[in-house]
Amino acid sequence: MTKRDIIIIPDPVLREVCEPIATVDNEIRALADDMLETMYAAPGIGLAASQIGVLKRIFVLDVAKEDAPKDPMVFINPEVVWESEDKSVYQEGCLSIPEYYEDVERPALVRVKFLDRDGEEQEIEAGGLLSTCIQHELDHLNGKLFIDYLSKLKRDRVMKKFTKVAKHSGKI
Ligand code: GNR
Ligand code: NI
Repeated sequence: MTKRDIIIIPDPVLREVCEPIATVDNEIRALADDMLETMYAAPGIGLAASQIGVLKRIFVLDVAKEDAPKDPMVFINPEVVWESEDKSVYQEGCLSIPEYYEDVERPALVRVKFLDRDGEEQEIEAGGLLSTCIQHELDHLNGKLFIDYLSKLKRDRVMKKFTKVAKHSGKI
């Protein structure tokens, strides 16, 4: 397993739409393991492939409580097949936008169809933090970030701050 570097805004890679995975093979399982290692090291509770510069439709999650055993989850080619009318608000953060947190409103419940690490089709209904995280990660696969749900003023302010940081560190 290898820990990879996490890409930070304003890197345009984060705005790319990821491609479906044709076959769940050992290479994809190795990618999932690298993503889990990277997520745990950060530490974070989710990570999408585009955050490490891989434009494939896969994300990993672990929303287990800190005192509970690890519960790594892998979602390949995920699709929301149903979402509730009911909304819920959660304060979100993102490893690609370090140390910035804001409330985001999303459907409270979602049903998601995906392939697991064995390539088996699964369907789950999620609520609470799991629902929020699944929607946050699925957005990444479509080039969308949680700051896109905020006012233009807030989003521009965040983008400007991170653009300045990237310039200072020679990344732009
Ligand atoms: O670690 C993370 N925490 C988090 C908190 C609230 C809502 C979503 C998240 S996902 C984030 C990791 C990340 O950036 N995944 O893309
Ligand atoms: Ni994120």
